[in-house]
Amino acid sequence: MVNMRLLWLCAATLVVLASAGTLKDTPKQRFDNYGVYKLTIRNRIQLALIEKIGEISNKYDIWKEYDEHTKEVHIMVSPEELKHFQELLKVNDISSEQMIENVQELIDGEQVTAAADSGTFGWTKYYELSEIEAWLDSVLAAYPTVTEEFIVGQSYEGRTIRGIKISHKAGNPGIFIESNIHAREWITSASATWFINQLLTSEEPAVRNLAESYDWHIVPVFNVDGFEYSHAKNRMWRKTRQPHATNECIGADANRNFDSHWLENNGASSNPCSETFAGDEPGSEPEAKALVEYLTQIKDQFSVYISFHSYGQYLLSPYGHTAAEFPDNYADLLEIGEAFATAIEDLPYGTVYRYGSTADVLYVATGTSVDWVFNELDKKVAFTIEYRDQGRYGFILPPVQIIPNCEELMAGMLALIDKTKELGYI
Ligand code: 0X9
Ligand code: ZN
Repeated sequence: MVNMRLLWLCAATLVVLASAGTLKDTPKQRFDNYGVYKLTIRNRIQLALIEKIGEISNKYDIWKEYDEHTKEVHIMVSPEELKHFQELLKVNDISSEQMIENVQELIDGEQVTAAADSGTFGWTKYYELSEIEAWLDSVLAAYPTVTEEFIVGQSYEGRTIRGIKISHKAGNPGIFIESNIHAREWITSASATWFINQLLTSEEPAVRNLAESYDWHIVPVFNVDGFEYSHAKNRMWRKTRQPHATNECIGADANRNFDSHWLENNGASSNPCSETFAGDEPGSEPEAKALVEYLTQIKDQFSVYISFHSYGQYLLSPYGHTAAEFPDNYADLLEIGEAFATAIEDLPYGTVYRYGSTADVLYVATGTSVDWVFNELDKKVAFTIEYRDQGRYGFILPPVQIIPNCEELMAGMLALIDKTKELGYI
């Protein structure tokens, strides 16, 4: 009897231990009455203040960093903090406009179509990692002669970072697509899976040509831990999930963790609580380290690199680390950018994309994957796509916009690859 009780106790302890630290033991973060504000910044002091509150407090979350051209910052504020926030704006003479009244309402709306879902994988709702992976498996099984799985490596929490290669013949120029390095940017993996599906199933001649004349290496969800966490616990999660040795804030911005001008020029933060924390050193995040190793290993197999992000509607090229200098082939990159943006604007949606270097058009960002590939692997056609929208919904782009966004991607990509070819890069 005593033994039985002891056994029970041990078993119960084991269960508790096993569940400690898993995704099941903390409630899902809610965003009731969290607002998102567009601030117009007119001087350095105002900017420093906003950047500071974005870093020190968990009551704020910067959705879009300061952009030199629009002078805007987008920031999410918790309802408890709102009064204080408004006083802060008033005292510092910062003008603001509310863009989103209640973030939770958008999050709830994002799920509505899930209930009405047909059950088969499509592009009218957002999926969790396990569903995307199951779909990937089904695609690999359905197209065994032209597809092949590849593995980038393992995440901090031990998940496998998977990719799919689509190749119709030997000797094709390669194009590498990395997507969802930022967890909350769900439209990026939805677009990546849609794009994979088009390459495999579309009968349109231009898309067939795109599919069959290039080797596609596509990672639909790169930041697997963060993505899983954004579904299970916190819709607004951006970073990786590796705890910090001395700070309670978790994760680093994987897109600041690469060894190219790492942590220079204020293009990233050394504060572990910042959304743009660069990590303790380049490659401190296992995901970024694995990508560096994998890309180095296959560097002769691709010539174009594209990273999918949201939001803002931009096609961004290097450099990210400075706006005072531009790459030698910047004129070509601008020409490609113009082709991309024009093709998208010509669609009936009339969506406007801006293009140019990250540091010039958006803001200084250092240690990004695109800049690392451009500078260190010498791939001279490397871009970041920032998808819809411009802040009406931000990261919580309604599912009805997935397909229109993807149609824009295809139009833009066809033009981008055409121009890249015309300019002799592929
Ligand atoms: O800040 C970022 O990492 C990207 N914007 S986001 O709002 N999705 O976080 C832009 C990075 C673009 N720059 C380069 N890749 N060089
Ligand atoms: Zn991003």
